[in-house]
Amino acid sequence: MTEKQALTYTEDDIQVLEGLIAVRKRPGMYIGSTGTRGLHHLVWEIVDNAKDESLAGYNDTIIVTLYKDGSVSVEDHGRGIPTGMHKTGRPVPEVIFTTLHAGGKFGGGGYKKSGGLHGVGSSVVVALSKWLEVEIHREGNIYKQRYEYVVDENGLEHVGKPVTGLDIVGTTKRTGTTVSFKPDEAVFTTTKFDYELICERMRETAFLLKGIRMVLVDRRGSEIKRDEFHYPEGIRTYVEYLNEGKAALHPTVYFEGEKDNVYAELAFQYNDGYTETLVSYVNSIPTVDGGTHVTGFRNATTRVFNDFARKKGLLKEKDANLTGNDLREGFLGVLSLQMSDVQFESQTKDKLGNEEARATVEQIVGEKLGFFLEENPEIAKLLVEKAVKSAQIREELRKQREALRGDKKGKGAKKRKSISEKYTPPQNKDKSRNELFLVEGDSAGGSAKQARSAEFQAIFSLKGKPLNTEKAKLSEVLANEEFRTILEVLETDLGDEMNVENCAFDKIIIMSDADVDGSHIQTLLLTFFFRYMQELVKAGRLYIAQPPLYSVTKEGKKSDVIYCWDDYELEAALKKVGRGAKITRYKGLGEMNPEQLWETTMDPENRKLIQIALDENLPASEKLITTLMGDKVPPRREWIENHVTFEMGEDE
Ligand code: 1YM
Repeated sequence: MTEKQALTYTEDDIQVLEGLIAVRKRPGMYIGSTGTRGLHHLVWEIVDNAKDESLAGYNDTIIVTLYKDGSVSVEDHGRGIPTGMHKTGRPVPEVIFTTLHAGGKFGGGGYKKSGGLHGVGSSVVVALSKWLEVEIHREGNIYKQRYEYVVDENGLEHVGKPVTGLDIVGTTKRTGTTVSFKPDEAVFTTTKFDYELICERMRETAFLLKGIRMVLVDRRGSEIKRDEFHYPEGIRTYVEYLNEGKAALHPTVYFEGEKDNVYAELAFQYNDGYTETLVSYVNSIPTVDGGTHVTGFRNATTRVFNDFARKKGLLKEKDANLTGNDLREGFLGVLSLQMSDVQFESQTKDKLGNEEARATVEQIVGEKLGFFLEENPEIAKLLVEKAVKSAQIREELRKQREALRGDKKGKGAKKRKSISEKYTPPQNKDKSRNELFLVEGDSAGGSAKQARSAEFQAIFSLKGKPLNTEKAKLSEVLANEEFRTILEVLETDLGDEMNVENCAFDKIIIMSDADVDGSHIQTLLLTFFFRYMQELVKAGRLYIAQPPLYSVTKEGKKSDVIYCWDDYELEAALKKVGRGAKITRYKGLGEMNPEQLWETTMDPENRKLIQIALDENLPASEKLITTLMGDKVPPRREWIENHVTFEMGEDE
């Protein structure tokens, strides 16, 4: 390619532009949202192409750079996108970047999507950007082409218009592709890239594509910020990273194998905790809801451990088999598959459906785990004994739970008068409307009881700090009066038998003071819900109430109150009221009378609730809870800010 392309329109071009205009008209259909998530999807989309080049075995480096002007670049050191002519008479890169879904039609069919918003092409990035430039180092030349969003003198929109040909701009000794673009402010509600978010995602990629060097550079500030991730040991190091801060029971175990065109690798390490964490991926796409590969893993571990335990006499003939749950307590592992023709089961593409994945994982894990246990008898014995103990505790719990159920039906030994004196139920039994307030302290609880709408709002006053469930055993949690009550009134059951549909409340609202103790209580409760009732958090049922921080009144006119939730609102209120304004600062819920509490914090018409959503990056949240509630001093604020999504707004 030495000649410049003529920039005249053909029929093909018009179709092309119509495709991209469609993307601009309905961005949500292509990238999910036009908020932060959608914005970052643009980056993942381009990074995915660079990752594919790594999976194909040609690329060892991906560099993402954030610039002051709001643009971002992604550089790889692969072969470089082919620069020849496409049969349409246009250069291949131009076709890739300006035709909707052009990705797979070139390059001999080996090209498959590996992640991101699966199936969205580079052209979507062009369509939603002010401009995009591709630079290709290939066969000694540096090629460059630029596409822009332009509104011409007739007011006509041109989306992804090639404003140059694929020009040769220099010579080079290396190969690779760099794509730079600036997301369009007219499309996105925010165009500010989140360094931490990109950083964590790049770290994850570095773990999964072992040996790749992932570099993130931030040139937006006065100083250049830079992070580099390179893990030659791949998911083995990932497991150690996730297990940091927990007491590991043995060195990391690693298996890999390939069968029927499915490559699977597993790394795991037990810790002295009580929860199971299995992070699974297919082609580096997180499979948050598991699927066939996870089933294969579970079948194999249960079978192999039981066979081993019986063979070694650790389980007697009369003993029941160890269950998967017993065996996986304290398990932390990463399972990663590479395969083609991936089929997802669920709409959200979070659950793998391929049958051959189950068979492969089951066989590989079955074989290798069997060997491992034989060759490491001390570790094997330790893990089996741990599982036997878990089984005993589980049996204990089952009995407790049965007793609890008996209580409720009045069949128990002593029928309890009410669930707890601290609990005030709602009058109606409307699961789709009822709300449970978890309130800090008896005095605030008392106010809330008076303030509430008795019809649909329930109050549970917590005495002091709840138990730190991160450090407690399940049996201790169940023996804890407060959590026992919460479990009982929610009616969802927990663990394997948990069913969110049965939840007696539509919303569970944590209401605590706006001070250090209050946020500690919030964190302790969030930890409980994250650990024991994650389904509830996933379902978006958990909220934090936001009491106002100030009220502003005018001297002599006490009835006109303006409530303020932050300093900006305070400033505005002071301006509005003018001379004679009086500020009241609320240090706690207790300082408000019931009417004020209802009006500002409990009334669905006026209150502000924060909805707690699980981070997309579950391992990161998991790790942070450990860091947070484990033995170290809690960096609580940071966690809350970075790892749960607060969706602020008036509800309903
Ligand atoms: C920063 C983004 O897109 N890298 C990239 C893309 C391709 C290739 C190499 C590539 C693929 C093939 C052959 C092939 C793409 N090529 C195509 C197409 N980085 C980035 N690096 N040679 C080079 O798949 O056979 C689409 S993407 F279609 F032109 F082959």
